[in-house]
Amino acid sequence: MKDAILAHLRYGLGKDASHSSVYDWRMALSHALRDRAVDHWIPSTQTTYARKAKRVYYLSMEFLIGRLVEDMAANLGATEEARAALAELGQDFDTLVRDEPDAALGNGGLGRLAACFMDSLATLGIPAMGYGIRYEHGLFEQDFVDGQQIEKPETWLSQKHAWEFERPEVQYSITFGGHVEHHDGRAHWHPHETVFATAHDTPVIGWQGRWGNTLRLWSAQPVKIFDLASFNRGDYLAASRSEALARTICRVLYPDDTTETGKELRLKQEYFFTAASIQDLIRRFLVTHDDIRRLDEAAAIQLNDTHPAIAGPELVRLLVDVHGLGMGEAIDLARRCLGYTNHTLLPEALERWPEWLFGRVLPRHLEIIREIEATQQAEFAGSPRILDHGNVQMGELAFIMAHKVNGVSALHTDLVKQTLFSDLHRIHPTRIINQTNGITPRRWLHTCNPALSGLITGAIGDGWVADLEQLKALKGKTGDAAFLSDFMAAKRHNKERLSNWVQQTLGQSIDPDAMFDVQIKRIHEYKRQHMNILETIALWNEMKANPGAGWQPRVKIFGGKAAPGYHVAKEIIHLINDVATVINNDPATKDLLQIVYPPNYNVTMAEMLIPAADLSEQISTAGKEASGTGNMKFALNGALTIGTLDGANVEIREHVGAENFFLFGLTAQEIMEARKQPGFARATIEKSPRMQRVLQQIAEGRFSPGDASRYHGFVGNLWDHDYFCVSLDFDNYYDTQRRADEAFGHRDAWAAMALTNTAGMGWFSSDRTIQGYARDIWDVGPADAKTLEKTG
Ligand code: 7GP
Repeated sequence: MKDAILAHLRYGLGKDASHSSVYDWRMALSHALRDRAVDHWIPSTQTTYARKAKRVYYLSMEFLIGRLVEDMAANLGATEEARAALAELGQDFDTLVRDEPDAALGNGGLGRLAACFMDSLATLGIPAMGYGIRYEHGLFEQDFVDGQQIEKPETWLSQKHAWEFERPEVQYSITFGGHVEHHDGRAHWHPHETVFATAHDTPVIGWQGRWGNTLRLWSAQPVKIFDLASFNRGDYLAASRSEALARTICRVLYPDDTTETGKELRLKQEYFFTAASIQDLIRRFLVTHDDIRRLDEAAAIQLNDTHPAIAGPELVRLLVDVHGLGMGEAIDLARRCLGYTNHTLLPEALERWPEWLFGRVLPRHLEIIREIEATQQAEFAGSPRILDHGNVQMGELAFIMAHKVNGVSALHTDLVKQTLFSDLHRIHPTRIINQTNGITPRRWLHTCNPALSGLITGAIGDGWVADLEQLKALKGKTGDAAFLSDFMAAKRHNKERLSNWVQQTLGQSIDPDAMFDVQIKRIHEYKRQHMNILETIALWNEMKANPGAGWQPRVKIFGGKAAPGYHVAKEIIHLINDVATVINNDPATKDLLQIVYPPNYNVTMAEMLIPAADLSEQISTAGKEASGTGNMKFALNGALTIGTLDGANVEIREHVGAENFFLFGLTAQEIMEARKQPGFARATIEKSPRMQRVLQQIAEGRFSPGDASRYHGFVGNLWDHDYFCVSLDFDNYYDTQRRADEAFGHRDAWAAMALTNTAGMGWFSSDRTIQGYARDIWDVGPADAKTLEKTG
């Protein structure tokens, strides 16, 4: 390892050790690790080709991978070796780890799930390729100025990406616009614009290096760097059109999570990476097979939400226009290849494109969608339409073109059947299935929480890392006082680590003995960060009114970004920061209650916050959070949840036991009923003196001195609309928080409950999720018998 690092420093970077920066050392380390990755990666690919094994193609607009050094070293079993080699070279492993940019090629849950899936596919030895976009700028960096969010461009590629291999020879042309002619019995698409898609491959190595897959991200290149003829004619714009399109198409990740905006560039991004991926997988199929009609035997294509839903029409287009299949058989074959995962019910996030815009960008695909529509209507008269009121509805398209459609938690899947796709579900009653989300235990326990992970391995061995259900063995330890004390010492260690970081980066002192109460996720009204901050104010009021009541000290920790155009979410951020300024500086309560909101929450920050949490806030309006995955990370790391019966909370509660979960709030059914009552919020708030007082304080400018009207709109909205039902759950939430305070006071009982959470979370490994997809949707398994043996 030492020699490999020095060789990369010298011959890869052209540096000698005495003149090398942290960046140089990190690159050298990464390349030394990458070499080892390649030694697992290439044999895996060879095996897949030799066996003509079926591959999974996971198409996703987002892969929120974060930093890779620690993960890669851990999966290769090389962490200690790397640490020691660097120490001999006078370098510190952890310093190099911290130097790596956090690759934020995603917004939130959907993108992080894709990254966890890649880790599990490799660990399980299932041949797979993740396909996405190599954005030049990932999710914006967030800063706070006077308590308000500002967005700054993210620049992860200003340094070289250490892990990727550029493949200039793997290039496809992607075309847009123009018109379609029909002659010689077939369609001829004469496009108006063309760009090249070029592959960039990052190896993804599973636990203990047992298998290697590929994350292939596409970047766009202009067809002609410069069209000299047009330039000489003075047609500057035509000369640079392909260049301009290539430059913009992979420039930025759209910063919207569950708030979608239909933009032409977004449609082009979606088609760009989908079309490149479909061409690529067909080319690969034809290396080992000669009958395209058997594509489904070698390729399972999964659509991560509707963003790549154009894959259906694109595959049909290639099968019909290039490979000469009939329309009907092409549609059937495409459907046998495709699966579609839905990640949200929020109507504003469902993609639909105006037909005129869609037809302008993808004229041949619009024709094919009409054919798909006609086929569907002929077979199922009255079926919901893809083309509706002048829109192309991507959800309906994805559903109709997939052989399986899945939701991401049991509750969400039921709601998909009952609401979003109820009519299609009636026509295709076996198509919708559930695959409850999961998280990779490698990153989200083994690597991010060495204190706890070391303790667990000491007690039950390290088999849990690839077989998380083994954590069940810890249930036997919930009565073992010595083990519980070690378990709490690990938590305490993580809380100190976080407290030091908060002190250093924010200059704020927090007490590691206080309860750390954490809500980290995108800021959204349905996730109800505003209910959390209102509860914080109510608690503060009580503390001031009854100073002698023996209050449980708390640190309320928030993290999360708002979509730049989402006004209310930005107001919530401003309010949290305004409330923090007042409460944190109140001498009467500052040792009892602190609010911490570090800017720029990302994967790396999550890796530090989650192991340090005592209480996990999962408080969305029931029926709105499709699953959640942060909820799983917290419980796995020994936090108790305060939460509603929403998304995967329901299943977490079943697995860890109702007595180890702080449940509150209305059910999804009750929310739907309550909302029908006009004026429900006002009537409810009038009955809650506690909530009334908090709203009054905000409206009077208690937290915005000199600007009393700052939150008038926000407060008015709660009284008069409150679509996300804060009013209905508020008092129950407050009371449940006090139950949590009380429970936290009994440290031994709390420790047993926390350990029971960790012990009960084995089912939420993304390995289990991927095994479900492999069995129920993809019909794939490990390509290699040896891997099969190891994974059981
Ligand atoms: C998210 C859901 O909001 C979250 O509940 C779920 O855990 C996650 O997907 C993974 O399934 N949805 C998105 O991030 C998203 O962007 C819009 O949905 C397409």
